[in-house]
Amino acid sequence: MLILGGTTEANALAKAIAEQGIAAVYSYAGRVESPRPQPLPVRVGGFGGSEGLAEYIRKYAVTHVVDATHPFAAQMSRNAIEACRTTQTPLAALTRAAWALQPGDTWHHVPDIAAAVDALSGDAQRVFLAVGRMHLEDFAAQPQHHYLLRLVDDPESLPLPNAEVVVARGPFTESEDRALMLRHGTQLVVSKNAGGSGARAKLDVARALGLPVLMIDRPVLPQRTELSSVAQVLDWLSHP
Ligand code: 3Y8
Ligand code: NAP
Repeated sequence: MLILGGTTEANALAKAIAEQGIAAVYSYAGRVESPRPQPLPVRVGGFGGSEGLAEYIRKYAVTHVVDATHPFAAQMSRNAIEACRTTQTPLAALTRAAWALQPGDTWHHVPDIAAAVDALSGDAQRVFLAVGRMHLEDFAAQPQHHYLLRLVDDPESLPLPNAEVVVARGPFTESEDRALMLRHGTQLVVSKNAGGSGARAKLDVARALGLPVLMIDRPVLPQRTELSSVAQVLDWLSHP
């Protein structure tokens, strides 16, 4: 079994799979310096596109692939669909529901990162840009804001002139996000609609403080089997 990992749900799945004694490998892209250790053998790095993943599946006689990557890891998910189609390998995605608006929330939805950048035109604000490192350059188009950046690893350089960096990996709690946002004087939160529990604290704090959120909707993915719990994955595995 191959688990495409990198999320809280993938970690819970890895634990259950290890306990069941199922032969499996946990795969990271290699985005951060020291990814969380797993109770399964780990491989790190890209496969080399969908062809590379198909070769991997054939080489290691993978019988099942679970795509437990983040909803914004769209390329990996598209490659998994393609590779499992060409190798006729059962594929299931372990997904988590998108966050939904709650009473008291002030969200401004944008479809993608580029639209989020456009939405930031206008006078300087104190912005909690909680979208990670990989798309920071895009936001250099809006240098006027005072950014709070939360990154997993300390960056060598930053494309933004007025930015304060907090190096931290989630899951995050409401009390620490509240302290962080009050200290920064956050006026606007920019967030991906990741879903799950690891990154939602900042939204709960924004609601409590009456702050607006610029919510980046998820990329649309091709059709695939989608499961929403570890139990469902174990059941799917036992019913070929
Ligand atoms: C490398 C593997 C766990 C799983 C931890 C989840 C929760 C905490 C919240 C904020 C938002 C963000 C970011 C975030 C969260 C979990 C989960 C999640 C968001 C690790 C991890 C890897 C990554 C990659 C990293 C990205 C970045 C995104 C930071 C491990 C810690 C912003 C996404 O510096 C970089 O290159 C970071 C890159 C992709 C998005 C980006 O565009 O920069 N995740 N995050 C995985 C790999 O190599 O394959 O080390 O544990 C995993 C987790 N990050 O329970 O321990 O499940 O979502 N990750 C977002 O959701 O917006 C932080 O700060 O409020
Ligand atoms: P992506 O843009 O969809 O993928 C880009 C390329 O990275 C893929 O084509 C693949 O390379 C490689 N890759 C991605 N995930 C991989 C994995 N689990 N194992 C092996 N290779 C992988 O992915 P991303 O958004 O950069 O996310 C990378 C990792 O961070 C994933 O594990 C994801 O779950 C985790 N993560 C991402 C986010 C986010 O906001 N994007 C948030 C939390 C965690 P090849 O084409 O060479 O195979």
